[in-house]
Amino acid sequence: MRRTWVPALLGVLLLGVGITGARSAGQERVVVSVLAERFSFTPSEIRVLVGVTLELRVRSDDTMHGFRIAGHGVNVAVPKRRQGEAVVEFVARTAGRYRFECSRLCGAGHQFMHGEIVVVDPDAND
Ligand SMILES: [Cu+2]
Repeated sequence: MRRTWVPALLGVLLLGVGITGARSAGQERVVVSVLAERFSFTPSEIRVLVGVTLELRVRSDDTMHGFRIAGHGVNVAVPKRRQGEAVVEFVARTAGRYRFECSRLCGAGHQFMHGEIVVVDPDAND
């Protein structure tokens, strides 16, 4: 078992807490830890309710990566392992799916390194 599963699990736990905490009000802040490594983000799907301000704390388990949310003015460098984290804020104004991806060429599988923020409107019919 590689040691990377512990932070991955933490991320999932934080995500669960975030969803629960977001139900009550509009200006809720949800903090999610994201682990970047060749060639994935964990968690790769982040669900929040509409109206939430999402704070992503992205850190790497290996080399430098990037974190970009195309079309939303977000593109930051993720420092290499143990060199800190990148903090990204994303306000979930509209329900939908927002792709994020690695923006720094990090090896042969770089193009597969992406995920989604899913913004859910609990009042929508569909
Ligand atoms: Cu990359």
